[in-house]
Amino acid sequence: MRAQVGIIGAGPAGLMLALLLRRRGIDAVIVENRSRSYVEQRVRAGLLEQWVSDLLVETGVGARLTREAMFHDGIHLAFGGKSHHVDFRKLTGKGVTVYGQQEVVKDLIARLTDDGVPILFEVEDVAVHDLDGDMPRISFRKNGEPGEIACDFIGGCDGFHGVCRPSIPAGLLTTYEREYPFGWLGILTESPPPADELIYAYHERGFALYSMRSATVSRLYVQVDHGEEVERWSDARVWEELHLRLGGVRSLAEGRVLQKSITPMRSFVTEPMRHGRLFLAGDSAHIVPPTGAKGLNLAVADVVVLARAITAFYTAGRSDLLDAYSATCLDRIWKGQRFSWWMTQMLHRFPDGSAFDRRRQLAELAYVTSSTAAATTLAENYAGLPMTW
Ligand code: RFL
Ligand code: PHB
Repeated sequence: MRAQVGIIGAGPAGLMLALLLRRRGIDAVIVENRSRSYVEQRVRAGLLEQWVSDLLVETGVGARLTREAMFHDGIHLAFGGKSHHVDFRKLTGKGVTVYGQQEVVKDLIARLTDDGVPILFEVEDVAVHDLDGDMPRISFRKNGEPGEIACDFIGGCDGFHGVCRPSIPAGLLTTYEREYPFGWLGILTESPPPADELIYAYHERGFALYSMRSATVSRLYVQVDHGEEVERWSDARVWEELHLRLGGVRSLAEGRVLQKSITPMRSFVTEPMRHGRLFLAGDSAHIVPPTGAKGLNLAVADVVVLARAITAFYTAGRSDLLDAYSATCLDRIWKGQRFSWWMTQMLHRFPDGSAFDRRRQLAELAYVTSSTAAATTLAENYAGLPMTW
């Protein structure tokens, strides 16, 4: 097969990259090692910065989002038995959109399929070749048969555990990493959320987050120990912690648990995000802890930059935007890293944290919820920093 751009990974980054290129008349092929139903069911992020939901609408994949998403003006921060509202709309003029990542993925796959963009699901043994030349290749096996895509560029959109980043000689990359001594246990439940907007709760037993997917489906998380096994958390135990950590600020309705999983927490950045004709985008190049709700939004920001750079190459023969790709993305990524780390350190219980640390966290929360300047800092980062490029 021949394509202008070969994309590895049908997550939000790979799918959105294909759509943006398609709209500029550039053809792409996506290879994905999972099945279509697996990627459409994978429960992950839920929070879109306003410019991301605007972009989905502008690019013609926002019809269902406009009908079904929930549009929020802010979040609640709960601590010390009280709930405090941070009003993003009032502070920054922006809101956020609650719409499951798997819904974004479904909408993108439906559109790309309608437009005839090939997405090869359930491919095996994906590998990249000739990254230093003008015509890199992607090889794979599908239904046991070997296949190959020759292209001008490769979009490495295959997530944190993909093959693209490890294909770059390790000596050429610098990685920055922090592991946190805890994870999040998340459940999806058939129960109404406890409030109209998300509640981020600081509690002496650990952090909890009360998010949602609709008026009748909640997405709830509790901080658990690093390396914790999901089998040790019965539904009853999860509900007990969720009730306790809400600290009496709202009542919490229980419902059938539809999904339960544990996510480790990590901050990770690799630089540069390019090697020859291979461009890393999204989780393949960087990971944030989910406390700031930034991962999916940063992935979309990367591919907006990449699609623009590839378009400039084909339409104007320019390679300066491709050369600037990594630095352009990293500017936003590091701000997202900083914010995600800041939210994480403010809201979680650290196993080695002292009484001093806990008093400091409470002082920080009190400051953020009482000072307009501090609340604005949170609001402008959470709702999404301006797209300056
Ligand atoms: P993805 O979504 O991991 O997609 C990568 C795709 O590549 C495929 N793949 C391969 N394909 C072919 N060959 C190979 N060798 C391959 N290896 C992998 C995979 O199957 C997959 O389909 O990465 P992408 O596109 O960069 O998107 C990133 C986001 O998924 C991620 O950043 C977010 O989910 C992070 N995140 C959140 N982000 C937000 O912006 N807001 C949130 O509220 C939010 N909450 C979350 C989150 C992530 C979470 N977990 C489970 C990690 C909450 C959680 C619990
Ligand atoms: C979610 O709804 O899954 C969600 C929301 C906000 C976060 C993380 C996850 O910070």
